[in-house]
Amino acid sequence: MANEKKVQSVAIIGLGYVGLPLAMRCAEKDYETYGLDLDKQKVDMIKRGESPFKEKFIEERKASLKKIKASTDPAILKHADIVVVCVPTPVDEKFFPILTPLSSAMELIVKNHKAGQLIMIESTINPGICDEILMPILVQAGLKEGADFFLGHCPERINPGDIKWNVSNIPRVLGASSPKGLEMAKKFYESIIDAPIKLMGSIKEAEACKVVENSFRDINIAFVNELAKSFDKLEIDIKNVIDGAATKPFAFMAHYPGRGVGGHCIPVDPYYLIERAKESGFDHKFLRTAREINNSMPNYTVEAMQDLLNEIKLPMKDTTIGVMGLSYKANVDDLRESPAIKIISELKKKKAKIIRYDPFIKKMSDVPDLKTFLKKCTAIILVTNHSEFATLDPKEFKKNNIKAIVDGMNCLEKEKIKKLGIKYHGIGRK
Ligand code: SAJ
Repeated sequence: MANEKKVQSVAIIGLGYVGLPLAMRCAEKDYETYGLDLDKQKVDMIKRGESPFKEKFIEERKASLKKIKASTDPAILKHADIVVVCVPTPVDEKFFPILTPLSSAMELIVKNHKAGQLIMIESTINPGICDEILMPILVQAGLKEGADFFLGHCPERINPGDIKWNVSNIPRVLGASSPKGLEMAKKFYESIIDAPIKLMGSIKEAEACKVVENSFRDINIAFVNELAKSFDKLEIDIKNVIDGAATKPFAFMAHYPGRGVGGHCIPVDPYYLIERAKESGFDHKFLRTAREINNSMPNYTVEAMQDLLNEIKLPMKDTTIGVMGLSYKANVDDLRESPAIKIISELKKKKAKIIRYDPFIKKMSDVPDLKTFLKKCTAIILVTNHSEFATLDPKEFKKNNIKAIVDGMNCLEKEKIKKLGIKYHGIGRK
């Protein structure tokens, strides 16, 4: 069985921002590495040694891309001693977790099974998914845990755009369905990660870690977003106050308000806990409230623009408003759950003329560059604090006769902008 000989082959299902760096790392560590993805275009790019998306870790290690046996054919799973599942786990419009990609991946594993396989789930899931949904798929197919397969969970912790932390150096937590499975998983992760691997008491504990980590972040962002609304009324600059509070060297962790919370993790993961706990009869009132606060921020941002236009007696209707940035966070090309989407839809409802520009998402931009963008706008909502925007000389706004700016990420030079006679409204910062 796999655990009785040196494990040599690994298959990664899902070659996205989590799976691809992991596959590269396995290849770097001389595993025979297979990569399975539905997207033929992505697979062909990887085969050509090209990265399907911008990420520093990948750019720096392009050589290992070609070492991956990338394919769209699930039969490659038959060769793997270890299978790692890195497929998306989004939520639907009612914020219920969508587990289809995950259960489909498990069906592929069943159909292309190799005896003794270690099956690791890295996708973010709520406590109980492995035991209650994934394990039964394997067992009902006649596979025996501890003999035909071992099941484990090692939640991914990839932080897109992070130049310091990556798959090779982020500590991990690990849970498995049996001691032998835990031992196999520990050996695997210790062979590819130069950081501590903490063994949890169960798969459920490992599942709970990730949703707790990201719910922690969501509630802290909600805390400062609520403060921002309050401080707008109190005329207190929240950015200065948080920077002040952050001088306390312990028991404080700075988070900053903004136009809303986007991405594939933070606005999604808390719902995993909320929905699962509800099934067991517990209502996470606090987590739900935090989600409501964060979900209210895109509208709050558009209302701030409405207030500024009212001050200069400009109607929203037919005024050209620039949406500066589309991505959910700085210096990445990712639109998932981006607040920009809701902000644009609100501006459309108010019949504003909209000009979009994001240097990282040119295909969705209405203009080719920032210079043209500034020329065409009367007012601007900054949505993403891309470095190119945050370092822009405020005089550029004046030169282009911009009348009003809502700084959705509090990243612009407020005082200079106001001194230039331009109306300015941050989030909790006027
Ligand atoms: N945001 C705020 N205020 C903040 C921090 C973030 O409004 O103080 C917004 C961002 O603009 C973005 C959203 O929240 O729209 C999420 O930002 P994020 O920095 O948390 O970025 P993510 O979604 O890439 O989160 C990842 C997560 N990593 C994993 O789930 C593996 C998260 O756990 C990390 O804490 C986070 O990176 C990180 O630390 O940067």
